[in-house]
Amino acid sequence: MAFLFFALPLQAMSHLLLQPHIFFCVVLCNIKKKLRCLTHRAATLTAGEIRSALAHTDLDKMWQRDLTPLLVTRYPGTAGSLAVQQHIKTTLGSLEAGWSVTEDSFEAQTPYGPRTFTNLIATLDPSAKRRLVLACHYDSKYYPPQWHGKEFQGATDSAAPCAMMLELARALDQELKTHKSSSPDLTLQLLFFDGEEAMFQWTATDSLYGSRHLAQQMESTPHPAGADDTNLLHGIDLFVLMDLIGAPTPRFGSQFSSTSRWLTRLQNIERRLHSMGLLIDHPADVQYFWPNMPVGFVQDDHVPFLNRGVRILHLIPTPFPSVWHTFDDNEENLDRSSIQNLNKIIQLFALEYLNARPIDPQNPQNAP
Ligand code: 1BN
Ligand code: ZN
Repeated sequence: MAFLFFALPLQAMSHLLLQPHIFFCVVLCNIKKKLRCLTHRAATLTAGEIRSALAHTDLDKMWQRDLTPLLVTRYPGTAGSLAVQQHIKTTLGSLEAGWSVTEDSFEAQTPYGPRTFTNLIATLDPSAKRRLVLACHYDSKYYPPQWHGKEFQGATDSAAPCAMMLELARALDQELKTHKSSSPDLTLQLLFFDGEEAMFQWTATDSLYGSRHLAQQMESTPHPAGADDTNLLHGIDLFVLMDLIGAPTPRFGSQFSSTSRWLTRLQNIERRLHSMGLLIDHPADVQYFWPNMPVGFVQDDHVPFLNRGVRILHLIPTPFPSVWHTFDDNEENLDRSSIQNLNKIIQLFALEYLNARPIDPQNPQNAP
């Protein structure tokens, strides 16, 4: 209800209030839409299925194949940015699952004049009605030359989250291929945003260049194809944004009550993997996910989607890593254990959300 009142201009609202049948129909439709998403049931994999699903995740491979090529300066429109785009496209293009990768390229005004920005959108099955979206930003924050040529790597911000998304696609390639072949209603989409960072100083127009553009594009693209009242944003079941990941012992609190149940599920996955002995440097008193810890609103790439009614899970730690926006946000200061553990937790979350069961070698009759 509150959403309805905020979403409509005042004039349209009073018009609706004067026509009770329209008013109740709109409210009912809204409730129906909410029910569909609120009742999404994720699978819970057995211990055997979990071992099988996580058998291919490999931190060394991720570091070498996915992360190292991302640890370059990658300001929008530069050679570094182009190399990173190429790396993301080649990596996803080489996988068996068959990702459809498209570019959203556009020019925007910045405090330094016009610049070209490019978002990358990878969709497992573009014909599926609904999507679980995983998102990160691949641009690095711009530091002008007066910083004596120092290079800002942005290892947690957000090279590591992007590498984790590529590792997820690689490690779960067979599971995602099998899932796609069953033509499900629900698929996986990976979004790599350009221009998250302010070029000069964070304002409404100097920040979130890529996500503002893509949210607008998705809103004006009918989905499913040919639909006249639904668009690509309606197809997003849940939008999971990962940022500032890679420092030791992160804590993720709840920013949005509408998605705290998914944070609870991540907490539950963390507990299950802990009790199976699958997490490293993770004693009993360490806990990454805190669904009952409310945290304040943080500006980030989810905002243009949130403002259009998309359900958001913002995986950004509280507090931010101590190296945030310093030249120490580099490879040396990344914490391998938390990255490896979060890889496993997020990979299992994605499989369970998609209801994509791997083949359990102990129990092959459970094959999908
Ligand atoms: C996150 C990582 N952000 C920038 N790099 C967004 C942000 C901007 C968060 C300003 C807090 C303040
Ligand atoms: Zn940043």
